[in-house]
Amino acid sequence: MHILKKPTWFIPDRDATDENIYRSRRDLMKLGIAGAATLALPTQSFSGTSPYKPLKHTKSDIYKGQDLDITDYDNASAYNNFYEFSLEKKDPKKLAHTLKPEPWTIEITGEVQKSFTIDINTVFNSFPLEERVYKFRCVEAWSMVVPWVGFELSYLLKKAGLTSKSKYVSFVTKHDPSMFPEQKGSSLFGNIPFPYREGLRIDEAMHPLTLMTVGMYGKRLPNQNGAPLRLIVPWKYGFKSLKSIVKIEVTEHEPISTWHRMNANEYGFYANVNPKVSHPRWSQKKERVLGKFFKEETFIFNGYKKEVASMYKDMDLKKFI
Ligand SMILES: Nc1nc2c(c(=O)[nH]1)N[C@H]1C(S)=C(S)[C@@H](COP(=O)(O)O)O[C@H]1N2
Ligand SMILES: [Mo]
Repeated sequence: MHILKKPTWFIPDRDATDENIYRSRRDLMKLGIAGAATLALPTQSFSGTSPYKPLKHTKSDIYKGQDLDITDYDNASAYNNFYEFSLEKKDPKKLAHTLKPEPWTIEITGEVQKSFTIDINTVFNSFPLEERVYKFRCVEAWSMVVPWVGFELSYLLKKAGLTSKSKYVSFVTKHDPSMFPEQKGSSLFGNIPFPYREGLRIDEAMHPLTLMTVGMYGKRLPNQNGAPLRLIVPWKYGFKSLKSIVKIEVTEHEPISTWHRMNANEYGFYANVNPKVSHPRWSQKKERVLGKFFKEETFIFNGYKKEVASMYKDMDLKKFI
């Protein structure tokens, strides 16, 4: 295999400071989210139009207590990290048409009472889909606020049944070089150990904020955002939120996490958003919300401290990064 001097997952520093992408060319929708928790989101009025099929969701559970401006659809679907396509954030939108989100099945297996495989259409039709607005923050100091449509991962895990050995959950992206060009392994990033894998501890996986999403802005996920099914863990850096998942494996031991394996001193297993712990190449104190010009302060656990801090109360967050 071709070994490059610069590690292949290398994120150029300019991506942490790229100003152009953040200049909004249109007025941002100002949705009064706080206090409107019971109103259905008027998805058709989001700025930018998703061409994807609408999803029937049974309830809109806009996350309470947040005062966040929703990111323009065109920004959220045009500035993506999806290394199976490219290292450049503007490329997945252009290249992701090779991903075929149907037919698609997801296998739930490992340390569970009963393994099973589920078809994506069963997921679309039989899980109680909700629309929830979560802030999503990348380790490279950019963020976006997206109305994700999905269901709690805990539904799937409970369906499989946990055992005393169910300590972690490992997620695997589909491996199919005909859909994902960078998986061919002959290219510049040929030494990322595809398929991409990520993991969570079981309490994190069972947490109600952890969503399996099938859509955003009321429609199915665009390919570049991880169709047909991806994880969203809003209090962690974006790389934990694996896209285009085909396998969910419950394990007894801490599973492999692709970024952690590629560079243990830059990315830890936990990857909780923490402004006090800088990335070796940039600060994590501030972030730039896509579509906005000024940087904003980053909050511990991405603002979800009240909900998640108790899971880490006995851990040194500077050690377990
Ligand atoms: N399969 C897969 N999942 C992935 C990635 C990837 O390269 N491949 N990138 C991760 C990273 S680094 C980020 S920041 C988010 C980006 O999600 P978005 O494009 O929807 O903003 O997806 C995560 N999930
Ligand atoms: Mo990321």
